[in-house]
Amino acid sequence: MKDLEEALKSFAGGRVRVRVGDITQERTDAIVNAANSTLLGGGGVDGAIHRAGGRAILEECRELRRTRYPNGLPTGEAAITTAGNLPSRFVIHTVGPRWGRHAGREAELLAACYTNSLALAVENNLRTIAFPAISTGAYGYPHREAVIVSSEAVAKFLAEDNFLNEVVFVFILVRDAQVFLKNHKLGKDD
Ligand code: AR6
Repeated sequence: MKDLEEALKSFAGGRVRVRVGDITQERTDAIVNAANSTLLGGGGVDGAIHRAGGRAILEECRELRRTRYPNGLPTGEAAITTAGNLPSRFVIHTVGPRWGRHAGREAELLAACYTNSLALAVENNLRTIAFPAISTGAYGYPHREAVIVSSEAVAKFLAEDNFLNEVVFVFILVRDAQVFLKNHKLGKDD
């Protein structure tokens, strides 16, 4: 179990953790969904969240489309719903960039997903939040590059924020957690 022990290490003064598992099982105040701009579901994390969370999430997403986002949620932005039957309280939906489709702005847009999700959590008085590896599945973002961008964005946010208690990076595969542990830009706890 050395891999798992390794993956449970904490960083950034204990405010950032790494876990291996299914993000739908996280008990953080919010979990982040790697959604698409329709907000109406899909595969990967999105499919797992809607399956486990039930219809309440989809209905709130439809309402968001009717009201705030008639043309869909833009890449890099974030929107919040409750979490239906999930153990977390809220789902923050964000749309990652598709690798190679944003004329060199992929890193900026991926960083915006993390920063805007964290800001939305704080705005809603949420202190703990779990992220999947946004864009690294169907959207094709290379894992190592995504780790650098996501960890830098979280480190920068936390350096200026005193409200959030815990940010969890959740990986479904041990291999991906190892890539994170090797490449992240967070300060390590001693
Ligand atoms: N828990 C944690 N991580 C997971 C889980 C899970 N249950 N399932 C997959 N992953 P993806 P994207 C990992 O494709 O690349 C959807 O169809 C997975 O191994 O979920 O942002 C949406 O509707 C990968 O590393 O998200 C969009 O259309 C990472 O989560 C599109 O896919 C992200 O993979 C979004 O693509």
